[in-house]
Amino acid sequence: MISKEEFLLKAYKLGIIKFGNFTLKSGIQSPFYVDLRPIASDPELLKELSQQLLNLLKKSCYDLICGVPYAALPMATAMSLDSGTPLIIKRKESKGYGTKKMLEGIFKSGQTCVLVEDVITSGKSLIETIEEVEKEGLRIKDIVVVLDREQGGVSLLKEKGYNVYNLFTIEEVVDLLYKNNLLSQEELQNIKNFLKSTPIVTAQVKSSRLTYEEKAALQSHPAAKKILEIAIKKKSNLIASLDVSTTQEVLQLAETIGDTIVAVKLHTDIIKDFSEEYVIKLKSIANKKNFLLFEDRKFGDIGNTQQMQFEGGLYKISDWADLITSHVIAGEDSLKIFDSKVGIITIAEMSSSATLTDENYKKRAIEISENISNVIGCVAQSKLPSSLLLFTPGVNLNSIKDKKGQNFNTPEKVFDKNHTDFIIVGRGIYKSTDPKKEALKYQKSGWEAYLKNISI
Ligand code: 5IU
Repeated sequence: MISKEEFLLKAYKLGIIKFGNFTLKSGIQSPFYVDLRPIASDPELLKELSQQLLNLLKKSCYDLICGVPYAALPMATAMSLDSGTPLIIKRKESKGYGTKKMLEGIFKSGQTCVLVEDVITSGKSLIETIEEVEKEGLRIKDIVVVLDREQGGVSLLKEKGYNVYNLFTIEEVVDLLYKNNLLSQEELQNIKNFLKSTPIVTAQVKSSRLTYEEKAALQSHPAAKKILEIAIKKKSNLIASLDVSTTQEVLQLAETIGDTIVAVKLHTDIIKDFSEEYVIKLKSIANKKNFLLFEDRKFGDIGNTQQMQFEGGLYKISDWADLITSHVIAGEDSLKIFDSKVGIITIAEMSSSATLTDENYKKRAIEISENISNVIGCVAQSKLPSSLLLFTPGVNLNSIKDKKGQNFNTPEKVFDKNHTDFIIVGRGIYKSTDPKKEALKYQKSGWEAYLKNISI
């Protein structure tokens, strides 16, 4: 391994640092500009960098290496090859088709992952990557960085409890270049003055949840896009679960509360007088009031049976439902029978006491969901990867449980704790003496909880 100084001089020749007058992304005028990407085009030097970085980590224990996209990806790959440590890849954005995973590669929840970054300034992109990686159940202790621009990022990450190892600080780089006659006294002074006078940028650490607009951009399924668009337009994340037994009650409630909701959730099999005429009327209210029809059938059989239940029988769910729920208990293939137009919401976790949907079940349910292109999200009671929409039932402002195993939370709690996307309210609305007033109350409190959630 060559010395750090030798490494820097070789890298300098590739043009990784330029001096002059540059406008940075933040709008700040900077007397230097750093871009470490050219190193990847010099295999010998990339190998050298990988050894330097691995050397910084010699006391650390880790199972995986992950580079922050894009500049650090070749560095992380070289480190993986050098050390024999498996590499995982963090996507910058979800593919929007096929699997919607944000992390690619083979890993298990509970493993420890080292993050590799080229340049750290405010630490913002690292914090975003950390969140995505931790969401998948991986642990991050150590972060290795080639260059610290000394703009506050390292201390921010240290405050958050991470070890940050950097190969160079910018001050060290300019001192070494000066020593080697690659910078004049004046240039050196100029840069040092700049470093002293530039305020430390505190990373505007974005809320770890995405906004509905950001989620809409990530989603490719029309039903997912539609429900998010309705949410934005109506300022509502409320789904009313109309668990009533006559078509007249459903239609009346849909008409009364239609303006406040993004979808009506139905259990069509509890309705006594189902008819095609009812479907026509309900669809027309849904069109007029701009909400989706969500049949909570919770399919849970082998694919062949599910298909008959979805397309046939009295209810012909496939003819009218925009969204349906399905268990994943029968495995991935059982979900492939649904028409690609319907948005599937899988059951990853239930709200009832002593449910069997434990952590492991949820994890498997999420894996399956991410592999099916028309699964748009899950019903769950805890956070999901941001590629899936989270639908949370068991929401009530006045009760904490019922006598049949249901557990309730407030809208505020499910946004705060779980970063939910949609609240599902049943009895809180349809059992009330004034459903319209109650629906408005849930719409308002759900929306306020969302706004609070995105502003943290
Ligand atoms: N529902 C739950 N919990 C779950 C799942 C579905 O409550 O885990 I999966 C359904 C049941 C009911 C609605 O149709 O959501 C909630 O109604 P109440 O708000 O009346 O409990």
